[in-house]
Amino acid sequence: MAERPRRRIFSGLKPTGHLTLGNYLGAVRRWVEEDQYRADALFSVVDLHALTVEHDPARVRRLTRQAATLLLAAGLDPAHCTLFVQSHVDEHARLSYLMECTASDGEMRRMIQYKEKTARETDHGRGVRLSLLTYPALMAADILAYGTDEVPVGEDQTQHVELTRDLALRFNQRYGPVFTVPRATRPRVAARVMDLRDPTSKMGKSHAETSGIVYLLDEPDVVRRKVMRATTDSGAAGDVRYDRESRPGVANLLDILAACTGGEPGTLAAGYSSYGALKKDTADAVVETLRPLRARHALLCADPGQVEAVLRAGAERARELARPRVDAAYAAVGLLPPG
Ligand code: AQP
Repeated sequence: MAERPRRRIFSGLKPTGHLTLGNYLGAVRRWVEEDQYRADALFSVVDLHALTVEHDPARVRRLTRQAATLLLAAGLDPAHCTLFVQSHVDEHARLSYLMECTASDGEMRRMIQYKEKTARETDHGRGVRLSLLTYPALMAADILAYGTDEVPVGEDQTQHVELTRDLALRFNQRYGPVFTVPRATRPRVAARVMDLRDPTSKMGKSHAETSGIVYLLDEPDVVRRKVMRATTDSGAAGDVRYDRESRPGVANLLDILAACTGGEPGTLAAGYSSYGALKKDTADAVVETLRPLRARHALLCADPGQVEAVLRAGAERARELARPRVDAAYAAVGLLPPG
């Protein structure tokens, strides 16, 4: 394969719910503000991953379109990056099988998300799909198909990227140097935005209890209400300190405020003598951060053909990039190339 002049970046998000402030601060904002300009960047709505849990087909379709529209509204620019839907590029599923043949059952079962989601599915009386176990193999394929150097993700995905590194190294050792070994990058602050009502658990878009989750398309007054009702920690109401262990609720608000205003959570804490003032400023900062995105989203919704055209062109480029490497992987493991 020819040498590439620029570093390659790949990242994605799954259409399992409406995008949240966690998705934005943990991942999307960096894609928009930095990654698309400094590297050859590919971003994907990874819809196959949404099938690993019970889902409504029409909703997945709707959320896939909405996620792509929101990514463009957030500022992904097709002149600077490639945006596509995972299932439009067959190479992901093709390579996923080889990753399953590279990974062990034990390392898949060790994944924290597998354990958490298995518990969630079982609690809801639903069966656990085999794809929930093998999901990290597909994620590894998503990343490795493009010769990715960097994977900008929130903290919760670090373990999966580590596994991807292990699989790339193992594959290369067994069959020859086919894959680039990628590394995860994380944001300076807000790598793990917590649920506002339960600051010990991650703000996740597929969670059933929504009062502690800020969605990117929430109306400003809804955002304000959610932030003002955030759980703060017991202790003197005037004692605003940045301590993720003993004050997770306040620390979460400070992380969000810092991410939205560009400050440091610890330094910002010193400027507050009440939880109420901290909540008010955090709510204002979130509303202002999301305002332009919401406005652009409304414009794009009026022109769905534009989003479809971006996705079509994105899938075409992604296919061209992925195919040679996936073909090389197929050949390397001993599969006879078609004549
Ligand atoms: N709370 C978060 N804080 C920081 N980053 C986050 N990300 C997700 N939640 C947070 C990052 O956003 C990118 C896309 O996320 P995803 O679609 O893989 O996962 P999700 O939004 O967490 O969706 P689910 O369906 O609710 O998944 P689970 O149940 O697994 O949490 C990733 O870079 C992610 O790190």
